[in-house]
Amino acid sequence: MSTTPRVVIIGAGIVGANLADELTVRGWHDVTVVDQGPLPLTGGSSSHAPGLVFQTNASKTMTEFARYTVEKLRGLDVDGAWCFNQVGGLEVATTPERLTDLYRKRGWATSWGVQAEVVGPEECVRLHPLIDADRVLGGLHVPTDGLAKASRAVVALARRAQARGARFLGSTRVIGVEQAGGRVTGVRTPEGVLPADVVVTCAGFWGRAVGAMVGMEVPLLPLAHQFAWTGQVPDLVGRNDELTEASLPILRHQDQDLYYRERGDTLGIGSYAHRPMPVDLRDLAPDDDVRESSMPSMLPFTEEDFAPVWEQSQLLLPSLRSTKVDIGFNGVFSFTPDGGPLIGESADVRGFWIAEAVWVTHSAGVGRAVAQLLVEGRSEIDLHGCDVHRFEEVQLAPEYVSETSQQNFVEIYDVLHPLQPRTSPRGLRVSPFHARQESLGAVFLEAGGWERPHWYEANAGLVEQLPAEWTPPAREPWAGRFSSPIAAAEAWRTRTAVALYDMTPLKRLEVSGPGALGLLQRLTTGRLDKSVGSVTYTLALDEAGGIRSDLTVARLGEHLFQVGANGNLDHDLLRRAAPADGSVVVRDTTGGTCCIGLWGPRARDLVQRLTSDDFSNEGLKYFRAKRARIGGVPVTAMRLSYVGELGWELYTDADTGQRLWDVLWSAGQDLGVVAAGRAAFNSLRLEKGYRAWGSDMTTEHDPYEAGLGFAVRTQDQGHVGSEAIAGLGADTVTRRLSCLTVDDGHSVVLGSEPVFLDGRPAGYVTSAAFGHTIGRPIAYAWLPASAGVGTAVEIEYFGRRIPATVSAEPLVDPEMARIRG
Ligand code: FAD
Ligand code: THG
Repeated sequence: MSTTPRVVIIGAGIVGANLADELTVRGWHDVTVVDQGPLPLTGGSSSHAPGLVFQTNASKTMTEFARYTVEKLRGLDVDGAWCFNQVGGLEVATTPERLTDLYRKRGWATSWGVQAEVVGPEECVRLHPLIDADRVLGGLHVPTDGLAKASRAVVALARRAQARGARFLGSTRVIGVEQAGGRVTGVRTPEGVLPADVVVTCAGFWGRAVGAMVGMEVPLLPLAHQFAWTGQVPDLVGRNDELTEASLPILRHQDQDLYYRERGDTLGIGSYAHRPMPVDLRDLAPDDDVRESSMPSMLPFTEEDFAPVWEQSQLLLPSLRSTKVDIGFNGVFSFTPDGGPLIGESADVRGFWIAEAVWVTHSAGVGRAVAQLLVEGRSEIDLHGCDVHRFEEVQLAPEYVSETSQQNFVEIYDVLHPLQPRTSPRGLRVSPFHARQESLGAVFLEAGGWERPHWYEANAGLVEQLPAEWTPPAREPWAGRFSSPIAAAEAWRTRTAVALYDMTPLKRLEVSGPGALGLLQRLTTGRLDKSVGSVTYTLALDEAGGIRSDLTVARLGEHLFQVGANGNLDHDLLRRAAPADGSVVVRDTTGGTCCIGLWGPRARDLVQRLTSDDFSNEGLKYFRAKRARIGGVPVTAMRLSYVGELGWELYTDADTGQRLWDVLWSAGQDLGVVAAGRAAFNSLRLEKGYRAWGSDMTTEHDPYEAGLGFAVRTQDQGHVGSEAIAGLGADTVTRRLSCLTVDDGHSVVLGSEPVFLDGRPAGYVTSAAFGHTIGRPIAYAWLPASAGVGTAVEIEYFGRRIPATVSAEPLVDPEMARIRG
């Protein structure tokens, strides 16, 4: 009898094979991998993937997945034939913007532990002699990048997994998923049911169809992408033997949306330079007759799309003039709304998991992460950007998935500013203040489908009134995109008068019922059994003590709590953990309600004009909440402030929101009220030292490292993660989220830059902004705990080293005089 769960993996591509390997090596031997296609070449994307592995990515998680793929595949072979050929990776720049961006990218590589170098044109040509030196301005060279032979790695991984007990069944299509009592019990095939305790779908671009078998919406879009092999390139003849196959670095020419790899004496060319081509699964070649030249994941080559690509390729690589395109196809793989993979368990059917929209590049890393989730309950690498539940309801609509995924195809190699918003679809979610914001000239950026004012052009006139010490230095043209000196004026008014912030997009969950207190106590670190009206800042940890989220929990009734959350993952966490007996109801109330953050030293003067309720310090203390009326509008007022000023978050229903805005707006005119946006908000919160979950800390960090030990209750250890953090404290940490100020007073970094200590990379920036109150740029960064206050460090920014100093935090109002007054 089996002692480990029976696992069925749907899909024997590079993801399914990696997962089978990672599960069996962890002792889960009862693993069956089924594929509709024949084995080992199933006809999925992995069957023809050219396998370029460029590790460097803006995301730490994705880079670490790729690093692991390289490390793992390097150690695999099939009868002596390689699975990974470490030829190195080269991304060339043919425009000054790209060259600049390669320095930013080198910074990411350094931050995430990948060695990389920006090299000049001669070195590019030395590394890849086919390149025309006159065409390139430089390149990013990553010596550990290379070629993964996905189809061969699948064989090696399958052999290893089979040796540990796994079974691989080809030509077996899954046509249904069996379930009972909200749990998966098996998968149905034409030959019968395969029983399972856990099903993991690694069906690649078929993911949507398999998810639908359990009613799970899988937000991915299959798109075709052109790939062609040239005939013999005379300059490549004799370079490689059959076994080595390639020796030139894999090459990206991103200014033309192209990439190249060598194979023998030919070159493979991949192109994103064409229109997005969404694929209807019904149009695919049959999966029961798979050949090298005909697979469901290969569509006919559209030559007309390739013509300009061929021209551009000959410009960069003149040797191609003496050959021609031999064979091409339009290959199919998955795109998602934000470009990230999709990992997680169905919210409705326990034991049904997916791991999709994963490149070969990240496949081993994802396989390991999913195996860790299943066997150990958590992944050592932060997965919040990969979790299938990260999307909001509106983002799951097929229309949204289709449009945004196609946009990601178009932009895949573009130089993107970290704040650059999508241009469409927009206006999906607006707060009740939207009309007022528009008439104040709000400049909106988008997040989670929400339109969020970044600053208001109506405040432009205030910039002239700024006192000298508040006048911000000019930003660099590219890095300073999506910023404005108006944010300084809005920050100034917040610190000296009063401002309205639209906090509507802040996720709100109502947790109610007799089991609500118990659930929240078990899931979070804070003491919550306090009086009605209490508000608690608290942390949700995972079993290993990593921070899953930071939340505010307001007790609005004996059995009624409002949770201020960071996103949909918090909803998912609470919903999953809620007892099955119905004693807790978790509702997302974000859309039907709204919130104004009313903050600044004049906030109380403003509110008192509009209410007979007691908003004095005694009447509503710091971190207390109560029901009240403001200008006749019923509100829940919560005394806290992410910007670190006196004031309240004022919640009301969506229908009364605009009225609330209007009464505050008119009553505040002579007090200097302004509407203020996210740009000012982010600057003020960094000055106050408030962490943003997801960028400043994740499940990879414990509360003490993140400087949040104060949010852990000391008595009563009964919350998730309490055992793991028992004995830890501020003194035991080896690394710390640290506050840096930039010495030159004007260089504002963007985030994710490496930080150097004694000339060596020692950490990375998590969040950054200009601190308008202190008149200096701020950067939060992970650094060794030995780097105490006063330590001099350097931030590498576009290849320059910027001196900065570890500073005591918070930078503004450490005595809490402003906020508690
Ligand atoms: P697949 O390999 O598609 O495996 C999914 C499997 O699920 C298939 O075998 C399918 O038959 C099976 N399946 C589906 N539905 C069912 C069902 N109902 N029952 C049973 N079985 C089912 N990535 C890189 O990292 N680097 C590159 O250079 C690169 N280049 C690419 C070039 C092209 C032209 C294309 C198309 C893709 C490229 N990719 C590249 C992407 C990469 O190929 C894929 O992301 C990756 O192979 C996906 O692996 P997978 O295991 O998830 O999917
Ligand atoms: N408002 C509400 N909920 C939220 C946020 C918010 N939930 C998600 C996110 N933002 C949580 N982040 C913070 C961070 C800091 C604080 C509140 C929410 C905060 N900290 C005080 C401090 O560190 O001094 C709390 C101290 C204490 O525990 O007394 O205020 O913006 N509703």
